[in-house]
Amino acid sequence: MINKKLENELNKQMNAELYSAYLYLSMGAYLSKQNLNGFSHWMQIQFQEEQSHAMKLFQYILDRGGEVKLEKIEKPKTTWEGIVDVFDNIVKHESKITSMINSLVDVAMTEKDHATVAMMQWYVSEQVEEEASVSLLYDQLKLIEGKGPGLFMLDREANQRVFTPAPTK
Ligand code: OFO
Repeated sequence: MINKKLENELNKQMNAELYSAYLYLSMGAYLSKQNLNGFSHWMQIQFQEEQSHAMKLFQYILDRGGEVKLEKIEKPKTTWEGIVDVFDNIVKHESKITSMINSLVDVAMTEKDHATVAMMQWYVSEQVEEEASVSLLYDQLKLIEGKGPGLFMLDREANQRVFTPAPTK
C-alpha cells in the first residue's frame, strides 16, 4: 500500500504527463497549419508517448492499492512564433518535467518507498533521452534558422518517427 503523500505526488506527475500530451497535440495542430506535416507527425507521436507515460503511473498507483485522482488538465498554448519557438518551448518544458521527476524521486527516497524509487528510474532515464533528442533538434533548427531546404529535410526526417510506448511494468 502506498502512503498518501506519494499517492498525491504520483497523481500530480500523472496530470503533468497528460498536460504534456495535450501540449504536444496542440503543437502538432499548429505545425500542420504551417505545412510542416513531418513535425506535426512527430508531435502526434510524442502525444501518444506522453499518454503512455501517464498510463504507466495510472497502473502503478492502482497496483500499489492507491487511488487514481484525475484532475483538470491545464489548457495548452495554441500558437507559437514558428518551429524554432516551438522547440524552445519544448526544451524548457522537458527541463521542468525532469525537475518534477527528480523531486518525486526525492520524496520516495525520504519516505523509504523503494518500489517507487525503482519504478521512477524508468522516467529518470527517459528524461535523459528526451532532453537529448529535443535539444539536438532545437540546435539543428537554430542552425538552419528554421527555414529553407534544411527545414524541408528535417521535416522529412521527423516524419519517420515511430511510437515507442512506455513499458507497463
Ligand atoms: Fe516528455 O516526458 Fe513524459 O515523462
